Amino acid sequence: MKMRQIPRIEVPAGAMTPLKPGGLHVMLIDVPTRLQAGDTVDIVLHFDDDSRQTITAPVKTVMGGMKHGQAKGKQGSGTSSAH
Ligand SMILES: [Cu+2]
Repeated sequence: MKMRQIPRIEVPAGAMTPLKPGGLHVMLIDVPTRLQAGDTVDIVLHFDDDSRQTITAPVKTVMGGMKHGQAKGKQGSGTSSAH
């Protein structure tokens, strides 16, 4: 499963674009501090109309989850990506 960085995620007017593991998702890269389960991370979403929305995401332990940054496949280098 390869991921590639994309510059933006389209959200059609009046519709939704679901984000989920294995599909479109927001990926944190080069996080300056070590995150631990129970922490929260503020993520600022930037929209085309220059508005912004901050969401607070909980840090969770994912059992057998996505293998980001493993040797095989390409590693993403941005904040949003698609499979
Ligand atoms: Cu990812």
